[in-house]
Amino acid sequence: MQSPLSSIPRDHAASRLRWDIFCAVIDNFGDIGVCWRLARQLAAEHGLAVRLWVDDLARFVQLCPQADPLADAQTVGGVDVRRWHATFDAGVEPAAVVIEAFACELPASYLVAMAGRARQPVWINLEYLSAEAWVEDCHLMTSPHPRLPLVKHFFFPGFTPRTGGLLRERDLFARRDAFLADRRASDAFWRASGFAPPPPDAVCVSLFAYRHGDVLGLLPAFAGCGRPVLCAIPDGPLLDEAARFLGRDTLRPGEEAMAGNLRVRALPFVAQPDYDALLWSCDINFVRGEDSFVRAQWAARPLVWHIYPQAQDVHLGKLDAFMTRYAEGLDGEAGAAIRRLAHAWNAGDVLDAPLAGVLVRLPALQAHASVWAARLAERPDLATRLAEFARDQLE
Ligand code: TRH
Repeated sequence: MQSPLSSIPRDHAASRLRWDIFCAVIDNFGDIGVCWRLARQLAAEHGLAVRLWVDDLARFVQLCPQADPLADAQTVGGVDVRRWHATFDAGVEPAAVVIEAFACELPASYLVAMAGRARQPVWINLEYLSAEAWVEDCHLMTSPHPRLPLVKHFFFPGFTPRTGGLLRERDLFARRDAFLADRRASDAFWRASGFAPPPPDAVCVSLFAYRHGDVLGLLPAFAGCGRPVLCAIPDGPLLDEAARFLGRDTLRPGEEAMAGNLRVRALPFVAQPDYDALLWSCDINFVRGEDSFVRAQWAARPLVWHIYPQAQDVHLGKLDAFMTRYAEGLDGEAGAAIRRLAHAWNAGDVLDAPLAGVLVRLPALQAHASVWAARLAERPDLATRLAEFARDQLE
């Protein structure tokens, strides 16, 4: 298929249009998770020369183990990855398109260099994902720099046509469906994680949540739900809570333990591309933040979102906005059940009844998860929209 950039004048295409993405890691993995995924896709699918500036290479390496945490410059996954030093090199030539991820504030010298370019770079602030309605009105709003002849464009990911869309690789569904069509693929995933394939009658659940997640409420709810449950927990702070629940000192990746009809498995934290296999291998996925949240939707499996907590419980409004969109077309009882569990999980409420309500409606929730993913995928993905927007700005 012809790249959307084919209409850009020859010299640009020949020298592969250069994009810079700046990522400052606030906490957790989402900032770099989103930027790394976007960078790879812009390079692989849109033929762009992408340079990713990240200030915390150690965090990046957890998502990309083949990278070198000590290298100031390295090419990984077709992307030119640079360490973003506190003292930024003023000699860096700005790219034609500049993404400031999550309002991370570009280096002052780089801004001056952008203003000094013969042709002003396209400056884009990539915002956090939200399902709230106001996003549509803010998408593509601009803000002139107070002193320099530069204009910043606000680009909002989102769930509707009037937003910037969601990150989704071109071949994602084909890879997912091939994985789901072949039982050996998920068996191989479990074996690679150090385990035998799950018992066929077990409800498999993946649990990726913030440390304040009420694991000591959730695991007993699984253990008491009357069905065999396998709960897979990637390496992280939740493993300590799980060990406490299991009456153990520790629970390390590769280890598993039983509590009644609940089997808890500790998984290694895997490279970002491999995380999808966990989501595809489970019946329900507890996810968090932004990137895992979107991946769980593409996995076309029921999900429970542990939203990034904000002051004054602002995040609960964001949760509701998503649950309202997600419940469109879902049978009322099933919609109420998944919303109730999501709220109880985010509010730290008792989970037994909300969980039971979801488990009995799993078939309806599973069917809806496929419809939801297909509906979202009818719209162009975020990387394509960004590439098209930049092309239009540059023409
Ligand atoms: O880590 P997060 O909580 O990131 C958060 C959110 O993005 C939040 O919006 C933002 O405000 C905050 O950071 C600063 O959750 P998220 O977004 O799901 O990112 C996790 C990343 O980790 C995602 O790219 C998937 C990846 N991952 C792996 O690569 N391997 C693994 O084994 C697991 C469990 C996750």
